[in-house]
Amino acid sequence: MKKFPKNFLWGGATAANQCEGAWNVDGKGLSVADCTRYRKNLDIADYKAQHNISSQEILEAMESQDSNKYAKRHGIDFYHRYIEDLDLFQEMGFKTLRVSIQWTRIYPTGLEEQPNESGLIFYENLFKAMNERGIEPLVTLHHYEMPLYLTNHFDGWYQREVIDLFLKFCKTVFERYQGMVKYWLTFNEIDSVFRHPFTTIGLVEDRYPSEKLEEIIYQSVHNQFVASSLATKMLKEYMPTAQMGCMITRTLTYPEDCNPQNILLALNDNRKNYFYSDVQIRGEYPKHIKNEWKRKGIHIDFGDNDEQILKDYPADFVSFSYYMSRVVSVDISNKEQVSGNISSGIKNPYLATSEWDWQIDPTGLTISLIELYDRYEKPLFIVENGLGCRDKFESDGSIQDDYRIDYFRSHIQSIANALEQGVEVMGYTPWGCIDMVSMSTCQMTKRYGFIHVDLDDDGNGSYKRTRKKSFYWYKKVIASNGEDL
Ligand code: BGP
Repeated sequence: MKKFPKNFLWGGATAANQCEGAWNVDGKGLSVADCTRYRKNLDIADYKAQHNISSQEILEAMESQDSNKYAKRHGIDFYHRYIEDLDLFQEMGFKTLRVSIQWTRIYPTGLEEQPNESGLIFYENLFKAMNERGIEPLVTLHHYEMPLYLTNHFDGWYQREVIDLFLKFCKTVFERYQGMVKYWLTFNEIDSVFRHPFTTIGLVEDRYPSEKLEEIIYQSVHNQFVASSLATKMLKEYMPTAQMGCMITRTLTYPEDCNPQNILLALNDNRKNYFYSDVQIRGEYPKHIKNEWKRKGIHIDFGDNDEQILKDYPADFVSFSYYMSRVVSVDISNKEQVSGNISSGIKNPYLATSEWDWQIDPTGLTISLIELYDRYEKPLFIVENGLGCRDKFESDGSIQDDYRIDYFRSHIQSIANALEQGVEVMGYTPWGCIDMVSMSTCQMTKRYGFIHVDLDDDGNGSYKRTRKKSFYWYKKVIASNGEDL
């Protein structure tokens, strides 16, 4: 087996809104993520139908929700327990930890002139504690944590003014954390705006006709692309040796069979998935997207220098989440469907499926790595991967999560297979390395961690941390630099 490079960044991944908790302390403003159950359009549509109320009233309802009901708002109290958690990550041998900065801790509504010092201090202490433990921070600037105020009053990323507000936030954090953070990511899963527009643009349905939604989404993504390039430019001014990555959801799509129509369907799907990294790495829009706009009568406003900005400041590396693959077919009648929230499709008879309908496909990770590397020849970073499951305690107080170990073993083997082909991989940060609130379900039931956290879906529990069997296994993997699987 090909050896992992000596400086390979083994670690884990988190997002502030799913782990910090403390959503309303020390001057933090409300973010879209704090609005839990209403974040998915489906929930919003259901809620509106049930209550016959406007988006504005929904927003008020969000803000007045009883915080005790939602584990989501609590996270796992990483805000107050990060030292204990970092000690556990250090014990596992982490070289890196992916965290995110909540914009609303620094600028509560996004509009303030001066940053919130308490928020800045929190991340400063966090990064210091990471550095002291030899854990390199990998920091996402925007992980579904947009200030709610900006979605309500500016339609989130749809309005161009938000670019400058975001850059003000970037300037503050780059200035403050100079020399502390080398690896950065701009937007988590930038493609997610098509899956859950709320986290990027808020509730725009009441303000614009539904036929405009696709144009609004493309415009929002464009504004994010420009913001991402300008943030990359700014990063280099403050920290010339720091690196900025783009971050996409890798949704690998297979055709059901060799029916050319199915192959075409899969090709179009994969091409759509590559669109985001194509812009962020190649620095220009692929022609097929512009053709699509023309066909559909979609008009996107470009600023005078936007094309040049995209060209001049591409991302340094490609990071991505990888959980599953999907299968498509032009004929889906009488075929078993799977409906995992990131991607749905028909059941792949060769793959096992998680309890949440995510089709487990380690070979798909090798395929993704090879394809992404062939396409861009830039270093790749797998910044999310993992298996969400229900864990249970044995009578001796242990958690024997062999299913998780099997999942990681096969995926790490898949990375090694890609390395063998010369693919450059910077690191691997399994998602939710400590149990945290699930993004899609807003619950604690779906757990990913090497470390168990005693907390239920309603936010009840002692928050006690317990090492699972996989904790010891991953520690051994890191210590052997991926050789002892
Ligand atoms: C990704 C998100 C993460 C994370 C992960 C697992 O899409 O970037 O925030 O939550 O998916 O998803 P879930 O928590 O829904 O199982």
